[in-house]
Amino acid sequence: MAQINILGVPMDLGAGRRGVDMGPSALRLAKLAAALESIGHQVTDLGNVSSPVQETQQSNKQSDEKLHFVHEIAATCKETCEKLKQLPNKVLPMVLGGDHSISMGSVAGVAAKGRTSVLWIDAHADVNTPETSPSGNIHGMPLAHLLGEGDQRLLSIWGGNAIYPEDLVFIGLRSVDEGEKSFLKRHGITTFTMTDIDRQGMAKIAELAIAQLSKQSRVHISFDADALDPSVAPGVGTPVPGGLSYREAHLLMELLAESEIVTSLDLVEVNPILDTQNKTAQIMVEMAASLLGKAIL
Ligand SMILES: [Mn+2]
Repeated sequence: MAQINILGVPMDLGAGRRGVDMGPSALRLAKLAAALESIGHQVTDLGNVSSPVQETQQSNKQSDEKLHFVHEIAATCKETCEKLKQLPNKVLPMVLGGDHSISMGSVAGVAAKGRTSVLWIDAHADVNTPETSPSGNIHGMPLAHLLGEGDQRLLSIWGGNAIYPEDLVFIGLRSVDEGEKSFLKRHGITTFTMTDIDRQGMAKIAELAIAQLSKQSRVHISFDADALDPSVAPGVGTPVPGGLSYREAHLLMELLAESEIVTSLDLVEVNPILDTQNKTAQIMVEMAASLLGKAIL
């Protein structure tokens, strides 16, 4: 049984649409802590990292056309990173977004304690740089920065590489920009797209992913709710058809639980504004419980 610390990062400055700042509340209202306690974990909620309200920062949005709100996002990620660095090693941190740019803070924080593999469960690759990004929205750029490429104001949060290309695995990809395709090829990153899952089945894909991730003793899971099919998880900012089914996602979580390799977790991009009766947050809570050991029998 694990000691789990929950940290909310209610930030939507990295996204093109508003609403994911309410993600931490939605996940808490969906009884995240109770779900984890019911399977025997000890849960402490550390509350939220402070994040600026978008309406108070509008004049800063265009201060950098290629990186909207870069100063505010850097400050919020820095605070997230510092909070996680201070946690005792035996604690399993669970970070609630927020848009996916918050993972620069969470991944840098856990990786500061030792080399860490990362499983990025997402419809998108999030490896744009300020140069390749079509939108200037930083939630499409966290992984490029964590791998050491991009803007100095973000890279300086941790300095250099937070993670290494051979330690990164994607599952669920189905919408990848041209610049991102060449980034993934250039770095030789392991990608399991929806096509791979269709062809080989989730059990096989999970087995391959776990084999690669477990080369490091620390494994971080970054779960973007938009990896799930929009029919399962409608409350996401950037829905893409053809995503993970309810059972495919659960099977992945169950196999990760069985492997006992997971040491930290993000749940990001839940958007209650676009949701129906908090369905998406509830499903993300089920995913987290499954990942942390809730079994059918
Ligand atoms: Mn993402």
